[in-house]
Amino acid sequence: PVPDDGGSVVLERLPQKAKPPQMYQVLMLNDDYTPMEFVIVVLQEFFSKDRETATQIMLKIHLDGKGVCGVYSRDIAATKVDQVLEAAHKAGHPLQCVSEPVE
Ligand code: TYC
Repeated sequence: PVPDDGGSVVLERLPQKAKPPQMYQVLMLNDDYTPMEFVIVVLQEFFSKDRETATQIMLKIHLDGKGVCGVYSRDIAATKVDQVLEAAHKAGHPLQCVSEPVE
């Protein structure tokens, strides 16, 4: 006769190997022509910054040449870049925006 194993079920945890996805920072670059006010509005509209934070980021870009607007998954970062470039192009400003992997 087969001994009764009590019907117990052992659930083993498999190794959790999923790493968090690579994140991308969206940077805006300074130029001599895009109005400060336009950059502030872009930071509020597309990067959900309040006016004070948007102003600080804009001034940092103006002084340092570039600045981080936000950090996102690859797809969202690419969409932010597209939105900024389209808004700048439509308004006739040369504002440049890029995304790059964090680290
Ligand atoms: N340098 C611009 C000016 O003096 C302002 C500016 C800030 C432009 C940030 C682009 O990403 C930028 N009007």
